[in-house]
Amino acid sequence: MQPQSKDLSQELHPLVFALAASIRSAWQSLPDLGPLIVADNLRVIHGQLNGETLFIGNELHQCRGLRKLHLEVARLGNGLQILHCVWFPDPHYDLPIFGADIVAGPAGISAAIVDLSPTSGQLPDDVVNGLESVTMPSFRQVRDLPGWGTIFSNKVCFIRPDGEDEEALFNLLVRDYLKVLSDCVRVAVPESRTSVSTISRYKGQLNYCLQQKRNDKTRRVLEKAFDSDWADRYIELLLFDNPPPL
Ligand code: BLA
Repeated sequence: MQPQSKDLSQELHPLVFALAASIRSAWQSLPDLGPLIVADNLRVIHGQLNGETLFIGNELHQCRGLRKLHLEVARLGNGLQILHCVWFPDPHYDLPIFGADIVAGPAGISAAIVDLSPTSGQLPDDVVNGLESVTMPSFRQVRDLPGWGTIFSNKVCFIRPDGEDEEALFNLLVRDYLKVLSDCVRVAVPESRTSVSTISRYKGQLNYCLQQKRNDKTRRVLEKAFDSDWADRYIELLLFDNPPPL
């Protein structure tokens, strides 16, 4: 008999594993949490590249105030592991976009980013107030944002974690950001479809998706592992799909 392949979780980088657990735990507290239905062939994806097994696992939910909660954990060849997470608000609610991305290679984690990003120019007041009580650790290797990174807030944290202590601190920071957002989601009330602020948040979310799609590094990795048409479809339909019309 063939030896059983190891459980995916046992092979994950400890920070990827810990963050996925933090994110799953955070969404449990959200109001009216339910599954978001997506096509099966986009949810779990298996492939082979140079004899290596590729794997993408997607978890999708929705809740009152957030149109899409997406957590993706992927292994994409050459020892590359990715945790990608975006919580997209329903534009009727004055809520920011939560985004996090971790890229781990054989040499360790090269990129760890987390943000609560505004969709209407500035973060809502209750988010700003919540973030004021979060202490930003003084990470040793802060990275410069790419040109398309103008979508992020001034509270964005983009680092190359330097050691296990910083990995643990980054995980705690993500939990803090999720707590601030979740507290705001629980008390948020919708505004009308036609209000100027709803329309402005809708446009802001379109722009967020547009700018994220300018990240060539994401596309390149997916194209290499699968193919370019598949990568385009995956990015358009699953990673950064536009909000449905108001
Ligand atoms: C960078 N994203 C990267 C890199 C890779 C990916 C390979 C380069 C690593 C490095 O610079 O050290 C790949 N990321 C992926 C893939 C997926 C993914 C394949 O999520 C999904 C399947 N990216 C996001 C989100 C954010 C984000 C939600 O998807 C932020 C909230 C940010 N990723 C982000 C940024 C960089 C990056 C800012 C650095 C880009 C650069 O320096 O040019």
